[in-house]
Amino acid sequence: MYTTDLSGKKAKPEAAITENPAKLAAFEARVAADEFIEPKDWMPEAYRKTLIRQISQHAHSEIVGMLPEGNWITRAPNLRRKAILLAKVQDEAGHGLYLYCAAETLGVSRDEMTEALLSGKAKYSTIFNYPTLTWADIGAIGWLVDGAAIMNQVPLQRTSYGPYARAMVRICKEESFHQRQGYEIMMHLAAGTDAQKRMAQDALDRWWWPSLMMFGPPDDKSPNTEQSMRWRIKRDTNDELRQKFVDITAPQAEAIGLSVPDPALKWNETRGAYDFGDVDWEEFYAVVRGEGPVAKERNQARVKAWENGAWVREAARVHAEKRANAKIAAE
Ligand code: FAQ
Repeated sequence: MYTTDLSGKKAKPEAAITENPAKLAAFEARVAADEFIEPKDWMPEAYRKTLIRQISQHAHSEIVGMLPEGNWITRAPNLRRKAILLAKVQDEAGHGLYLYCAAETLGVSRDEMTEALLSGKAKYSTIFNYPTLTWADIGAIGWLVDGAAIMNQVPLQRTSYGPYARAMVRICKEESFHQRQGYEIMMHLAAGTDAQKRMAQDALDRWWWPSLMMFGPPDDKSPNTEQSMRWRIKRDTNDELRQKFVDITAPQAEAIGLSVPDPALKWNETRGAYDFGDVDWEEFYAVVRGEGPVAKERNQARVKAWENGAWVREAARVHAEKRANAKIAAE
């Protein structure tokens, strides 16, 4: 079994990995021609490692991402909202599963990935280390967090690794429904009583900046972007996607009478884009280091779920063994 450092720390700088130059050139030509790379194709080790890192962290984000919204399933304001939220959270579980399967095609096992998540070695998106304090947070997550996720994932449908690109197609369709349901919650609250409108504004105030952080550090501080763009794993840089997100989301806030909590936000006619204020990168790095407001709670919830599921895994293993034995006996 191929193993990698799932903490995301590169075991060796890319330049130090020696690859067969002819194979590397042929691989790079295929990527440059926008061909998909498939599991059995030759690929440089650094490409494989980057993909395992990104896809497994993406999968962990989907799974941990179920927790903030799961917190509100029993408290959704009516049956319709509850059914929608339940379906959305189940969708996120599905996304995690497609992504774990895509990562497995690169030779890493599901157990290795799970171990890396539970031990805190592997990262997941910083956004899920913030608490969901009110019902409006569920609207803000759909609108902003799923909105940011789509912005980042639509280009990933054309990422160079086939299984990852294909997983993204269905994920994007579902995320786009998630984004609309979140915006619809915000629309209702913003058009409701003064207290509801205040609740919606408060959720926007708390989720806006962490949503901008989802795109990762600025390009000049992003160690992986250059290589990932060259190998067409990433199709846009972190800053490009962040800008697109602001350009699309700021008018949506205005349309429902909410204000983006950024005094520097201003349409720039010359650039044809919004100027916006500085993200607090100190906060971002602190959350990446595991110091997010509810990081410990998130980890404990995943560890507990893993422990509670032990009997299911054991039952599945025994069942598979029995079936295999019965098949042998029948032959
Ligand atoms: N949080 O050099 P870069 C969702 C790390 S899915 C934590 O720029 P890269 C669905 C990064 O890993 C949300 N860590 O890295 C949903 C790297 O560290 P490493 C997740 C972050 O990979 C909605 C270091 O910083 N989406 O929300 C973050 O080229 C609602 C340097 O960064 C994906 O994973 C962060 N925000 O670019 C579910 C999409 N940003 O690994 C439930 C796929 C950066 O070298 C409810 N991933 N880091 O130790 C990507 O597109 C990329 O991996 C980026 C980061 C853009 C996230």
